[in-house]
Amino acid sequence: MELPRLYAILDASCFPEAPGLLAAAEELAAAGVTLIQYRNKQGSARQMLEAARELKRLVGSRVKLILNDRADLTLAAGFDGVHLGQGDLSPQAARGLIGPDRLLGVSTHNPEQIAEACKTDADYLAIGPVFATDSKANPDPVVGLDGVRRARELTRKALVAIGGITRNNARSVIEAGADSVAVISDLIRDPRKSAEAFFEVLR
Ligand code: TZP
Ligand code: MG
Repeated sequence: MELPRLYAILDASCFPEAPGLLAAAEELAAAGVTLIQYRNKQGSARQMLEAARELKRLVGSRVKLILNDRADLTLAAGFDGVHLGQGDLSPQAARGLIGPDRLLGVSTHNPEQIAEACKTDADYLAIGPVFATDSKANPDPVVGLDGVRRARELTRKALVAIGGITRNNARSVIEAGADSVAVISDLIRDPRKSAEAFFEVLR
């Protein structure tokens, strides 16, 4: 499975008004972003599904859409995949819900979790936080570029690096072995120009 170098995450908490999130999605798509995760840690299931459906209508033909946390809403919104944390459904249970064709991603934060996730049929593993981040509540300890290198040695699955990744350090993260960088905050201000800046350094 091949991932694009840039994996954009639109976090609802960064967009107080829902139209702002949709506008950002449109800008990212216009820049050529082909993989976007919708993340909403505060909203109700109803709000999440509504926003997910709007995203699907707006950019679903151009962008693969991944939903954070919720396999059930992934199906309801017609998204292309789900991203699971360690406290969400097991990969096996989520796979049972979403079927064989949708993407399944799993967050890992240390070698033990990587080894566990390797045994599942997850399509990709995420490793992080690579650097310090303000975008996640109670983040696990920073793993650094060494954590990315170690993850690369431990899995042949597609590897996404996440946490504190900016246009200034993204290249080093790819060089450490990640296939893709997942980014929240460094895409918020002027998403189109920001995504283009990432593409520039990730070429
Ligand atoms: N998981 C590990 S770090 C993180 C998540 C969701 C937040 C990444 O956001 P940012 O702003 O790119 O550091
Ligand atoms: Mg989760």
